[in-house]
This record gives sequence, C-alpha cells and structure tokens, in this order.
Amino acid sequence: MSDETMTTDLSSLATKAISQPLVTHIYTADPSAHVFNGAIYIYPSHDIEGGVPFNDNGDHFCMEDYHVFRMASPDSAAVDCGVALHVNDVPWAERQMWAPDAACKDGRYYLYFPAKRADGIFQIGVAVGDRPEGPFVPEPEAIQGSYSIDPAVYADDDGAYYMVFGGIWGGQLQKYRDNVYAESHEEPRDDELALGPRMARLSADMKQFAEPPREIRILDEQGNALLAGDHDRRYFEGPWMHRYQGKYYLSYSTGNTHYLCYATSDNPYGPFTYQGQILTEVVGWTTHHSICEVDGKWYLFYHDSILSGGVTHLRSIKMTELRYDEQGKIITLHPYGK
Ligand code: FUB
Repeated sequence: MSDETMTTDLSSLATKAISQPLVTHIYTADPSAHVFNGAIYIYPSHDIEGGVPFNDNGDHFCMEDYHVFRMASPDSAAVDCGVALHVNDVPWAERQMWAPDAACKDGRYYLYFPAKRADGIFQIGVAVGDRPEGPFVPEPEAIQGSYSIDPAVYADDDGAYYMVFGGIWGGQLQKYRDNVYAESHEEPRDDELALGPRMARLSADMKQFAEPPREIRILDEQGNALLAGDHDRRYFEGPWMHRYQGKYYLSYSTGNTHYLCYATSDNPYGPFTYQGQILTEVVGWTTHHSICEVDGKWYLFYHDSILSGGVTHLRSIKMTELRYDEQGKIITLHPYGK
C-alpha cells in the first residue's frame, strides 16, 4: 500500500489483518526465517527513526544493527536474542544495514548483510558465528564482487549454497551491467528487458562468491522475458529462493507496485517463469518476505507498517501460513482480507 493511501483507517485494517506483529518492543522488517536446531530463527532488519529526511534512495532506512529472534514453534513468542552485529564493528561498512539473511554450514552460522561503504555504494558482507543467534564476527572486507542489496542464501539439496541478491532504485542494481558499475547506467526503458536479480554460488568457506554473479531472467507464460515497464510483475528487490515438490521458486517484491510475486524453474539459475502473486499490498511502501517450512507446513514471513501508524521505515515482522494448490501454485494472500 503506497504512502498516498495512508489516509486509510489503519485501525480497521489492523482489525482485519491476517496476522499480528511478532515483535512489538522494537521495529523490525525484511524477515529471513530458517529452522536451525529445531527452532525458527528470524533475521530481520532493525528499523529505527534516525531523523534522515525521506528520499527516493531510501536514506531514511538508516538502520545500524541486527537483532536475531528465536521461536520455539510457529505459535510461540519471538524471543529477542539481542544485538547480533552492529555497523560500528564492520570495518568496510558505514551505514544502512539493510535486509540480511543467514545460513548454516557444518555447525557454523553465517550472517549476510548489505550496507553502504563510506562512498555511498552498497556491498554485501558476511559475519560468522558459532550459534544461530550470534554474535557474529564480520569479515574485514565485503564479499569480493558483491554489490547492491538484499542477499538471500539458498542451501540446495546437493550441498551447494547460492546467494541471490539485488534491488533497483535505492538498492543501486540499475547501476550494474555484467557486474560492472557505471554511474551513467539507469533502470532500462519500459520496452527494454527488466533487470533480474543476481545469483552466485558461494565458496566452500561461505565467505566469497565461487563464480561471477549471473543475472536471473524471469519469463512470462509465453516464454518472453519480462520487460522493465511491466511494473506489476518485474523484479524490484527482496529475492528469496525455496524448493517445493522438486521445483525452484524465486519470489520477490515488485517494489513500486507493492506485490510479492513468484516464478518457478527446474534450474536454480533459471530462467524462471512468472506464476503469480503471493501477497497483495501491505501498509507501508516496502514489502519483503521469506518462505520457510516448519514441521511440514509452509509459512510466509513478511512485514507491514501498521504498528507505527503507517510510517514506511518503521515496520513490524509478521508470519502467516502459506498454502499451495494441487498444481504447486501458491494461493495468494490478502494481508487485510479481500
Ligand atoms: O529495509 C531496507 C530495504 O527496504 C530492504 O533492503 C528492501 O528490501 C526493502 O524492504
């Protein structure tokens, strides 16, 4: 739901909401959820009011640290495990600790996070810990060859770990072609191919890319790549990958049209074919999610800005059950009813 529609009566939307905030003592957003050691761990952004004026670059999203949350089960309270990482402890990062994710390999935990360097360019870093909740010790440098925002790490059945990442507009993805930055690059024209998220397999030590990032294409039902002007379906930010009944599902936000959508493929690198919407507009400009299986049921983790009265950079994480039909199509959710 866009800022322009914020005059809507939020209390009536709150009443109709299909889920309530998981966390109310701080603002949280961009929840990446995983089951580690039998519990649900959520890795969100920690939203704050930093007094930075609103702009199209999202500078008002001026987050400084991460808290990790643990839930014993889908019905349990989300327990705040405290500060897992602060920007002041990351040598290469200066500001804007945006949407993170985490992965586990061989009993060690890896927190992946985007942040801006002192020159205002986003990169993605990794920090390592011995427990899912951290604390995490950051690597001194960002991941070589990383750029833009919103890392999501998918652990495939064959032992490979893939990072999918990228976001346009404030996330700077439009500045890159073939992994090279140029200030002159902009979002493609409406009749040109839409930009796709990027994906790279991670190195065995989980700290670097094992290959140059590849661009993932999303096709329509006729097999044509989505165009940049297709704002209802084209990739904007917040990628997530999961697998259901053997297929890879790439889900993402359409940004300025405020949908969570998904596309499917038989190959993690794609191309993916657009399938539909997972979640219609929430209160707040951004929409961002993860999908996690817990004890045989699937859950959507997402956020909205109801708790802050519609302040777009003060969001709250939520979860709700996600269902598939018999063909494996995700049944669209409406956050405040139809
Ligand atoms: O939380 C900051 C940014 O807002 C995220 O990186 C985007 O995905 C959007 O949710």
